[in-house]
Amino acid sequence: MIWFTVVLLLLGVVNASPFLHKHHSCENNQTTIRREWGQLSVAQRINYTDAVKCLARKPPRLPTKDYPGVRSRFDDFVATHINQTLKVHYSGLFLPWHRRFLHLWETALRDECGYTGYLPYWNWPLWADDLKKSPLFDCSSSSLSGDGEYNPGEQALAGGNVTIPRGSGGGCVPKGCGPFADFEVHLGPFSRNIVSLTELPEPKFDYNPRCLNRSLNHFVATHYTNTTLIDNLMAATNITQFQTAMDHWPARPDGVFGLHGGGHFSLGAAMQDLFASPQDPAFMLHHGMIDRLWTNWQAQDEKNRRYAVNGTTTILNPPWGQKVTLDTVMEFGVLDRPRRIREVMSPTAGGFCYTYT
Ligand SMILES: [Cu+2]
Repeated sequence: MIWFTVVLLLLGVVNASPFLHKHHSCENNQTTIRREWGQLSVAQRINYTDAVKCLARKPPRLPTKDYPGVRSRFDDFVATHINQTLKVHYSGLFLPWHRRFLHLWETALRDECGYTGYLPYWNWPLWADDLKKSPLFDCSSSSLSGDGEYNPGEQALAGGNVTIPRGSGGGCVPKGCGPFADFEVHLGPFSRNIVSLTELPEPKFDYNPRCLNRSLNHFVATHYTNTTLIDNLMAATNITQFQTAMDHWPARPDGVFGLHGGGHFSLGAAMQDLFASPQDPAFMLHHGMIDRLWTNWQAQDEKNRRYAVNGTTTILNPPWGQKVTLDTVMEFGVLDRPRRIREVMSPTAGGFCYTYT
């Protein structure tokens, strides 16, 4: 009888304790808010780009002996992405792996480089009509720099049955164009053709210093990152449909990008590099938008979507690929310990505590 009473008391304590309840929902932290770039003040935007440039000046954790192209903390993120590319794109790992990757990036900016805000995102359709005039790419001191210099050699892109017109730049981001005008990238470039689904292609981790290349592409931005496509994505009734609308392979037979590819191909060569694209400082904001849409979609149907996964652990989900489950382990190299997919399925659990505007 005494034990029975003790158990009842304990249950009562647990149920009545706001501390414990909060602990389970967001691990006792206050929910942080990730905002659109245009919603940040000028000072907050500069605080962000200053922190990014700070990471690019800090020494790497990866050994330069094995990773000659890794020259900074910033490059640790690029190389980790390169290492995982053949597992975490066009696969069942795409959404969960990049969610954790963004969190690690946000944490590094805050803990190592004095950033006081949270990960900003790039709401594509807000600016698609004129990327060059957007607060993201207008070359102002509070932007992520802007278009590259006009390069007459840039070609149109052939994708399936459509030809995608070339962008308006194609060269280096010029002097005077925002905080990344003199930014040097070190890794890649990788070919767009995937020759092996399992073996990392050349140039692997070679050191190849060069400028940040951009080519803003109005055609891609308006055709492949518009509200119609987002509405279609959000109307998906299961994770497979959602993945297809978000992330199908760039050159589908009808020539349509997924929204993920749309954002990448709106910005030019650096962002079109499947392996080394985190070298463009816009990468994390683009993926912030992807994570935001997944977050919102998951929240619309907790029961069926919160833990919904589909696909394999290999790029393009080949028939022999290993099916993902919530227990599938994802790797983050020097950035983090391995994580199970289950740990990252909610933005308010597993060490996450964020929401999007
Ligand atoms: Cu990626």
